[in-house]
Amino acid sequence: MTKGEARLPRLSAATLNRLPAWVERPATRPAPRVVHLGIGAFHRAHQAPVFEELGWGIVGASFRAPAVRDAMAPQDWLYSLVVGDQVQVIGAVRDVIVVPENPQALVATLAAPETAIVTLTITEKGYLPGAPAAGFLAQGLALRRARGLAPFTAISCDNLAGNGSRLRDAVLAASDPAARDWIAAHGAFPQTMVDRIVPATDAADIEALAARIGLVDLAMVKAEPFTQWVIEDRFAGERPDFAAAGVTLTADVGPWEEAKLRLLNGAHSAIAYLGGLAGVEHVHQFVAAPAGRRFVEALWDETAPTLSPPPELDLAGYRAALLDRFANAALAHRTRQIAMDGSQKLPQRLLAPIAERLARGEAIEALALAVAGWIAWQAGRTDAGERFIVDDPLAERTRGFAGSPAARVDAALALRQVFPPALAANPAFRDALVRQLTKLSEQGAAAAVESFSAQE
Ligand code: CS2
Repeated sequence: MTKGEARLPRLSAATLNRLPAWVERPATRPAPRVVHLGIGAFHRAHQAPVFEELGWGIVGASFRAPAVRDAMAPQDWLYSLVVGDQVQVIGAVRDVIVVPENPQALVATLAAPETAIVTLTITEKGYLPGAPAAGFLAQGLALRRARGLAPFTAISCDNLAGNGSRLRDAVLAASDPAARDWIAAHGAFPQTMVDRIVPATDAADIEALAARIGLVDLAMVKAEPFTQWVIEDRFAGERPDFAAAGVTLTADVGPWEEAKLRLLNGAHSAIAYLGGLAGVEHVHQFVAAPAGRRFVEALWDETAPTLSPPPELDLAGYRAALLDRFANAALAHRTRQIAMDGSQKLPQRLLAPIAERLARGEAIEALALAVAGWIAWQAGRTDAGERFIVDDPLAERTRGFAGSPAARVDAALALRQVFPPALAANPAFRDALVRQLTKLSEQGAAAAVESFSAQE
């Protein structure tokens, strides 16, 4: 906290009435009907405002650090959502459980009769075998069965292809045999597509908000105006009137999810590694450069033909809108934030469209440059020689990438958790990666990105 903030009171139930009139605040504090696993900034900026609008309260849970609970508890779980000039205080969160401190509280809440929906933002690595969330859902569901309660609907809100089936498989694998058949028959794990750019909050954001609202909010989140949530219409029990809050319910989320993962998230990861190597701190700076924009367009020219977009989705309009969203300088979305956990993000964002193009004998140079950027990133050094920590569950392995571009590509392709065997064995893929990684090593990321402008 800075000196200026120290003189201001904290946001809390007692100080709500001191907010300036233009700040939107909660009408009531809704009773919990939702449990959310992984209560980070994304949940607070994306699903929580929907539940706020629908009057469904939330009990959040953190699997690791107590930071979110510690920031929210003194504020009576209130926090601000900052979108451009607008500030909305959200009251839907009613409690946060720090799971390592009190695992039984999570099980009890999951099994409570009033819990109807469980949402999850546990990141891609939260679905790896041994990660805790699935085990808790399995325990909670088993208890519900024993008590004669309906299952809750578990909604994965992570950026994974087929996130609902991934979650279902993980929960069934973690279930004891007695509950497994019941969960398989009666449980619901709808697939979803979630979309809102939510950069991490920093101290300057907290200070700027305090200066505007006269209260210190250590749990604030900031987000872009755009928000979208598409949920497969498959529920186990009660649900709020999602459509009334602008959520799309549909029979098939797959085409939405694929377009979003490959276009938005694919470009994000490409910008994270290539921009990061070139010393570009923020996404908006990457697309402010004409060469950066042209590279993103080249990447999308390769990706777009691999999509089967839903009829409502106009790809040209979607691409133009995405570029505008990336260009939002007020967000200050850091490339390093997106670079995190690349080993878990590459497959659904970049490798899936690459495999489809290769199967049709099509070129993959822009996509390959993005993947080569990820390989180069593993050295933990920008083109200017600045060192950074590679934040990735496979960092122990990827640290070992060394030697010539060909040697580094071969070491990467040996990672079975990232590259499926058929793709790893594809000579055209290997050649393109070696070509692009050589370009990155010899000329640096800025020049490699520029080379896509020269080609046209
Ligand atoms: C980003 C996403 O950090 C990342 O990996 O690509 O968090 C992205 O901002 C969201 O998926 C947008 O909906």
